[in-house]
Amino acid sequence: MKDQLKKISDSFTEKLSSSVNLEDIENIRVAFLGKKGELTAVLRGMGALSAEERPKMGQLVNEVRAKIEGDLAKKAEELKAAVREAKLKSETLDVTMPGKVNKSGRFHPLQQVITEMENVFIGMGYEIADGPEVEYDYYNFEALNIPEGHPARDTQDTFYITDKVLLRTQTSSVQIHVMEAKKPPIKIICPGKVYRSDSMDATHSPIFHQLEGLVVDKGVTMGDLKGTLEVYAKAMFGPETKIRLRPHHFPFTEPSAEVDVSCWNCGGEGCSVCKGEGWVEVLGCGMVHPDVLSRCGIDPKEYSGFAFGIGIERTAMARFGVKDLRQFFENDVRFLDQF
Ligand code: 2NM
Repeated sequence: MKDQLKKISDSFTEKLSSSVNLEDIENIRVAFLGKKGELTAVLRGMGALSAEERPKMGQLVNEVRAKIEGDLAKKAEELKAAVREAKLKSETLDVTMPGKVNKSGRFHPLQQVITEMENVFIGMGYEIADGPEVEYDYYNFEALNIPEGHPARDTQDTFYITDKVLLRTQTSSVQIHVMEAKKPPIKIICPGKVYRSDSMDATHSPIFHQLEGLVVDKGVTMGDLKGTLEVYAKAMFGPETKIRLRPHHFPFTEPSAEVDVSCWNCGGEGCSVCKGEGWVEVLGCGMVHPDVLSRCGIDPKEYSGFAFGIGIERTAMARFGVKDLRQFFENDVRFLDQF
């Protein structure tokens, strides 16, 4: 029986040394200490021993059992530690690794320019007015002193839906709606899309954006217009910016002017941005024609007004140094990401 115990002990030691996980350990425990285990079988066989031998063998069996239990616990502990170690290793966090940058969206450069312009005029007390892009010819042309037969009305220039309905070619149509609906004082800007039947090239697009302004009140003068445009120009192109008005013709204003700003790139010396002129044209403006006012139910003897129109794409091209307007409409993120 002693030999048997020795064999069991040796066999246990061998099996334990080749165990690699906790499942192996449990299987070994069952194989030796379980109900049908090898050591349990020895214990069962003890009934056959003499009264003398029994306590001795009992002690021996207990020693072997204690050793087996101790070794099992030790090995289990070792394996658990190894598992923990491997887990820690596989989960190490290298805090020096570069982080993953979340790409966030941004406003389109044209919208950035629109928002910037809006803020300049909101700062001067203007309200933002909206109106339809599909418009009656009356609001787009007739009300603005552009009668039938005027070249601007030609289908070469304008997208018609029907004889009387078209895609607005300027946001002035919104200002007519506002003047019809509201008594002065009126102080609004109208940013938005406008449409002209042009083919796409570096400086033309059948769809582009404008921001038009309108002020109507008692005693509004050309001086107010010039002061307003000066504030706008300094805010958009820098505090040193100067403006100059050149006489021009628009059907809806009298007098009318085109407005240049001193070149933001060279300060007026002459460079490639201003093509050596020192000045860059940025908008058109004028005093609202009395016929336009009276057609909207505003008495031109009582009220006067000024208006101006700014091209958004042109301004954005100037501000960002973009050479080709088409890039604003291609939605290539490599382009858009730069702004
Ligand atoms: C421009 C230039 C000059 C303009 C005129 C009006 C209205 F409705 F009051 F008659 N709105 N916008 C105007 C005047 C627009 O764009 C270059």
